[in-house]
Amino acid sequence: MHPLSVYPVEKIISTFRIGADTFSYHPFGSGHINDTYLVEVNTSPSDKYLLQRINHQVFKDVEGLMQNMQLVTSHLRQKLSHGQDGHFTTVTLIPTLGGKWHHQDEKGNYWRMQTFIPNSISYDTVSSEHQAFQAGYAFGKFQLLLRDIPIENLKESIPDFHNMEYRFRNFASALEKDPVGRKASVKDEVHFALDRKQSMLDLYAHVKKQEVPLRITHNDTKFNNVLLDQDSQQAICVIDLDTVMPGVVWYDFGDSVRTIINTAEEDEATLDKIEVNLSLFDAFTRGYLQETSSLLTDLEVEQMAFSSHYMTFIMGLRFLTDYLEGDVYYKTKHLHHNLQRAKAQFNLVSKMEAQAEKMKDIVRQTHKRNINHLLPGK
Ligand code: ADP
Ligand code: GN1
Ligand code: MG
Repeated sequence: MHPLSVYPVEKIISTFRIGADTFSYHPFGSGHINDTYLVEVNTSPSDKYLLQRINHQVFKDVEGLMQNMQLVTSHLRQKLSHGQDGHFTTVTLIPTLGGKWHHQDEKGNYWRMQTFIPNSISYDTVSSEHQAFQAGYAFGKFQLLLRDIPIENLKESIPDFHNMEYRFRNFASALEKDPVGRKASVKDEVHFALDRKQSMLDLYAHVKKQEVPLRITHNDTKFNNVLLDQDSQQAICVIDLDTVMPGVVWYDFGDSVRTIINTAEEDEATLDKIEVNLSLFDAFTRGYLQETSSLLTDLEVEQMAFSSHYMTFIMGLRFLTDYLEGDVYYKTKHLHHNLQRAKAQFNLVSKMEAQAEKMKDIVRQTHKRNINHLLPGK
């Protein structure tokens, strides 16, 4: 847990060029890593900003991360100003008075400021096919718009982020050390993880052997990282750009599906509420592939549905590892929160396994329709 009150927030806000002396602020959002504050200018209520402390225990190269963010947002802004994407927009970073993209306070904490997108809203869970389609559209469009940035221009803000071999190594080490004596209480979850180890490593092997292209991916494509317009509920922006870096499309598609086809919370304690809603999967897939089908290789499409299992599984494994390590990485709200999250994610994996063929079929059919549509003469 990060005690929010320990920071001199007012002083930190004043170091950014927001052009106002009087403002109010309060903690905002439900992220597990950074601390976010909504800043409202007292003299102009529609003037809002978002201040964030970047967790530098997690993001070791904050300068690199901010360079990525600046590169990606300026590229998006330039492309969107020439395109026909109408309502779609990007976040805008606010520099410090000294002209930097972040401020480092006396205690060594890193801060950044961005404009708050007006009339926008984000949700932790999906409540309609329309929302699922919009999220697919947003992450697909994001992929499409970034396709022409050379990947070597981006830093790896967290090395090995979705590398399954690395995640299993950390898991094995936590099990072996068992620093807080929790191993004996998670036998079922450990079995669940080990039973699936090989199939998960098999997918990662395609990445390792470079059989799928490295692209610029978002890598944290939860539903709440898409802003929707409050009135039309259309997707208007992809946010939370800390983890934008070289990756494969499976990471983005799979992590989105994890939060979008399940109408229960990520940490749902009543496992019966967790579900694979195939209509939401179909809607999300249509939105995502509408934007990306023209880019994708056969292997990317073939394993797209399984990437949902992979990303849901890797989150479960990371929550379980953090539980074994004594809750050192994610913010938690209660003693067994990480275990509850791991159980919910693993339960979702089992439910995906029961629907695997149908999910594959939806991806195959949707892609086929898009490709036929793209063929000359159609
Ligand atoms: P975290 O890493 O903690 O998830 P986010 O960057 O996703 O941080 O921000 C937390 C929440 O703040 C988001 O879920 C969203 O509701 C809101 N938010 C973030 N950026 C913006 C923005 N530019 N405009 C409006 N709301 C935003
Ligand atoms: C973290 O900060 P937040 O909540 O957007 C995590 C993601 C996980 C997610 C699970 C840097 O994201 O990888 O998918 O929690 N981010 C990092 O909800 O580890
Ligand atoms: Mg977020």
